[in-house]
Amino acid sequence: MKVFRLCMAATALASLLVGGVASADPADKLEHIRPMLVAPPNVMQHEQATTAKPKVVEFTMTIEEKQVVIDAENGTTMQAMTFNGSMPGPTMVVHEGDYVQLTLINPDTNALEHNIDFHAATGALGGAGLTKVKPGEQVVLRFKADRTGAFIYHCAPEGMVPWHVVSGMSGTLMVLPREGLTDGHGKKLHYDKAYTIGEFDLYIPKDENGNYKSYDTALESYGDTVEAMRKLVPTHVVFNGKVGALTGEGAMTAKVGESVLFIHGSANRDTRPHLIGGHGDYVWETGKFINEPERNLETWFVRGGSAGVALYTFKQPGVYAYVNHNLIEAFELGAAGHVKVEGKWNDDLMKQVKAPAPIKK
Ligand SMILES: [Cu+2]
Repeated sequence: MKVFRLCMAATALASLLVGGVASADPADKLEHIRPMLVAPPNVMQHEQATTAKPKVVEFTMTIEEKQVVIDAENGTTMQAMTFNGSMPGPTMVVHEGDYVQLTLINPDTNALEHNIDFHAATGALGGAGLTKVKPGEQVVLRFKADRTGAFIYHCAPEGMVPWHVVSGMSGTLMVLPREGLTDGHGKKLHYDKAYTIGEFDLYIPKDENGNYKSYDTALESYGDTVEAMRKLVPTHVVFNGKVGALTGEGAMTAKVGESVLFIHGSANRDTRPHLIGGHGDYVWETGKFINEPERNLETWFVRGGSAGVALYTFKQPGVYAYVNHNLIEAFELGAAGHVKVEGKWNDDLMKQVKAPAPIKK
């Protein structure tokens, strides 16, 4: 009944909007482009500083409900809901003043209604009120990206918001200043590559013997999952959909001298990113580029419901761990990944003066 009411409201709101602004729309005169979204942890190709005029940037995302293995070691599964089949959904990048125009597709192979709430957008519950799609439907939303920063987007169907979010339906939109990133004192900051990390607190129900339960459909998992959610104790905390997603073959990579932008989204729960053996050279932990970045951070803090951004130039080779520095959440529950860095070791920054050896008597 609740669901039905919001649908009615959204339809009324949508027709009002179309009726009111049909021909006098400034966005209609702008150039439209259709960049390609890529799967996380990679980020779509984009310019940093740009001299281009504002554009309408068109994206398409398809919702996919599916069972995923969230811990390969013991085969634990979750009935996930995703944007484009990945956790997190792909990171979209635009510039301040651009319009984001999203086509959201909910194929009839899905069972549930979905929508999308962009934290970067203004009005109609972030767009959620205008994007409710049943299986077999699609919808197109446009909004002006008039604030810079990294912002969460997530599904938010009335009555079921937290379930859809903790089941995987979130991602990040990054709105870059047209002049690119700066240190807040006129110094331009450039990155050579960007990675996007979505942290997910998962609540997998257990049976009476303490084993994780598996379900055939998302709806079947609903009651038990909500019960687990209400305890506020996640059973797993993972980066990009599963334990170890960003390790081994999935590890992030860099070279000494390269500057990497780490975009860290967490739609539901606080986290505290840390790069073991490195730092945050410039960090917007609240993720909004109009604010001056903090420097030299050991650990930063990403509020549940936001995305933070850190820039780091690697100075030493080796395998780094990028973790949530509640180390129980990192190493017991899964919130850890790797960055493999190639290059030449710098003895001035660190040197093993004497290798481990028996204590001298
Ligand atoms: Cu949803």
